[in-house]
Amino acid sequence: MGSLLSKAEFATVLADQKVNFGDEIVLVCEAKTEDLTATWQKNGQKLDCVHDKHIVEKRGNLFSLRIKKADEQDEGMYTITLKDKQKDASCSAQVTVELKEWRKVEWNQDIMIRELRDFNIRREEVEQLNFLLYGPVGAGKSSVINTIKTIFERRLYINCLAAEGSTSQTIYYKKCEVGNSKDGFLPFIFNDIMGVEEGDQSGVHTDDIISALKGHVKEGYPFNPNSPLTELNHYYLKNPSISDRIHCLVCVIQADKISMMDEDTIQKMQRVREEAKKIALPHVILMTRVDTTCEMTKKDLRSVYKSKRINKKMEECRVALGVQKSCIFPVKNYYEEKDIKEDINCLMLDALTKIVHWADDYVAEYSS
Ligand SMILES: Nc1nc2c(ncn2[C@@H]2O[C@H](COP(=O)(O)OP(=O)(O)OP(=O)(O)O)[C@@H](O)[C@H]2O)c(=O)[nH]1
Ligand SMILES: [Mg+2]
Repeated sequence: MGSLLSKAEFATVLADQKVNFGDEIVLVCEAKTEDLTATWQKNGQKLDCVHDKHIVEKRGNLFSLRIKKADEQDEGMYTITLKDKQKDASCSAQVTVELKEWRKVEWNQDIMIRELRDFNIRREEVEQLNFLLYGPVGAGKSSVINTIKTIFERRLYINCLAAEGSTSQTIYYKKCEVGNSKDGFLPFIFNDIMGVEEGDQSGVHTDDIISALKGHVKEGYPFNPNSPLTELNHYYLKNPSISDRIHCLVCVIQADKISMMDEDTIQKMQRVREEAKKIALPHVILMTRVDTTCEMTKKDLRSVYKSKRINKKMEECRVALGVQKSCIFPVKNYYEEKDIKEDINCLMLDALTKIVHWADDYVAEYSS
């Protein structure tokens, strides 16, 4: 309900409005008497009426403002002030405009799960597609793996890798398979690494990420922030085959912290992106924590591609890392849930289905 500043003159006050993009906004209130004049304000300023867009009317006791073809500019707090000779009375209402859904998601997991379970890599000698997850400390890299394992193994994996903290909890190069020996393994592997941090003395060394992309890093390698892996180290694989290489680079970023990322971390990540570009490696972004970024999405994950806030965060990601928007996927990880939720699964599966195809394209086209 809109807020009522003075009851005296109103029979009914303005009500808050939530409309879809392109719809008409209608704000109506009723006064107790007819002999009144009205002025409208938006966000505390006199409303700038635009011809064919704003229609202000008074019919007897009824006062209305109609705004055609709602868009983001029309959002705000609208106030009507009624005046008679003695005194004024005002009431206000908040108008919210929801964007059109700009990307469609299949909110039914079965088809996507089946398609991924049955996925055949085009190049026969490659048995599994390799994904490298990298990003700032605590971005949700390990949680992404847990979420994917949860989807395919049908039991919650929430706390086995993820942890709270300001320094990276993942300190070894870890390859994670998805599936189990009973139901079979899926044809992809997720490689989990230490988080990227500001400064030269902490977080994964950028050269190590680049070595991992090219397949030079063996499982179990303990990351050393001070010095990168060299050919002399027994964790260094000298002549990696196409099966050892990474087939898609997956950057994981917290949606609610993009604008707070320090310049050093961004530069390190941009350097990794440049290396990926040189070898034409697909590069995508998984934008985590959409639930802590947008209230509407928190209430209903299916609103994620209608949310202006999420759209803005995707735009910030695009600008910070130069990844095109069609390769940026907002996701929510399992972190406190007690049950499996199909909406969480579907959002992740939608992203996974696309990146699996892109990784397969890379493998099919790759020639050493
Ligand atoms: N609300 C919310 N919390 C999340 C989400 N994803 C991860 N988290 C939480 O964020 C914290 C860090 O997640 P991790 O998966 O450990 O992050 P990481 O990138 O692997 O971190 P390091 O390995 O330490 O660099 C954990 O407490 C998670 O539960 C999400 O989508 N929503
Ligand atoms: Mg981790």
